[in-house]
Amino acid sequence: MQRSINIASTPSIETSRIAQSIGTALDRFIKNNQNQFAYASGELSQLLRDIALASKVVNREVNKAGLIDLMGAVGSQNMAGDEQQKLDVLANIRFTRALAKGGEVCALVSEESESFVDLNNEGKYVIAIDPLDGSSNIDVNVSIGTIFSIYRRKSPVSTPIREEDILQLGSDQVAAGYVLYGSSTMLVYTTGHGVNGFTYEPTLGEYFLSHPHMQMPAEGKIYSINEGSYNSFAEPVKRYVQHCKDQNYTARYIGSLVADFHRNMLKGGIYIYPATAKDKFGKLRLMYECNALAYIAEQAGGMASDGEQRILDIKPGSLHQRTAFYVGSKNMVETAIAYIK
Ligand code: FBP
Repeated sequence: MQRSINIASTPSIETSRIAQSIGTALDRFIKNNQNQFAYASGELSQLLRDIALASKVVNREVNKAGLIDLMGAVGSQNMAGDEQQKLDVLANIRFTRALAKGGEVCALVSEESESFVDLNNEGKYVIAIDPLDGSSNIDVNVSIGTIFSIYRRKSPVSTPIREEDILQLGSDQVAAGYVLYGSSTMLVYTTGHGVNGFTYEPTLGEYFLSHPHMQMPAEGKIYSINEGSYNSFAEPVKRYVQHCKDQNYTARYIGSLVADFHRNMLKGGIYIYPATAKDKFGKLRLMYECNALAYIAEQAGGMASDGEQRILDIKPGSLHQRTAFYVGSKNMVETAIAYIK
């Protein structure tokens, strides 16, 4: 005979590990915080849900890439001349499809698309996305990520998309975030009211709040820069790297921006991709790599600069514009800028 458990009468179970609360689901969190959004009418909430859904599909494919021939290059290059990996292209398809279906986004800027994609709908939002960041690490099972920035369109809905809708200042973002496909998969985002992190629970297929109100320590002991390019660094950058060594900081460089940023966000640290002799304007792209992480860093008490100015104040002149990037713990970025200037 099946014995029914009346929870009220067995408090020990309710407080025991087996009944441990699984936390706040992303959907619930978005709903509970929707009134924080300017123009809170549910569209931005739905847009965030669409991104979360697409990231679950990409996560599934990343996890089994080696089993379903998703490793390696597709044999074509994106407009930056980077060899496109199969997962780059697949992630771009998954996010573009989910956002097109959702109908909240009228235009999409992607690392994998030369020009912006007009989604021909009544959407009020514009998104800039790096569908899969850290391409050099895809085939070697090292953490990779997705980075996204969300803006409101400036021109009236259902009129042709204009340059002003696309080339917006980072400070005009209404939301930004990243997904980290690492030892666990996390979605971290801000809507301008602090930063929250959610961990994916694959058996339930849902993200749960695991890192509320994330704060980046003002100081850290980790520096992340590709010292393999040391010889092409400008002298001031070399002096700052020497400063980090003199301070006995630890060097950590995964080579996946999202993973390096996330670690520094939790532990304190600085990530630098400077302008070099090879990449005069740096390597990273302002619109779909740097703006989102700069917004999150600032919302978590950190800082982001190109060495001269605040990343969020840089007026983009083109979709795939590059910038030098100094991001992380406030005191460390300030010190780096003092060396650079
Ligand atoms: P993509 O892989 O999306 O092009 O991103 C650029 C990136 O891979 C960052 O994730 C990473 O921090 C950096 O480039 C690594 O560059 P490098 O190999 O020159 O150090």
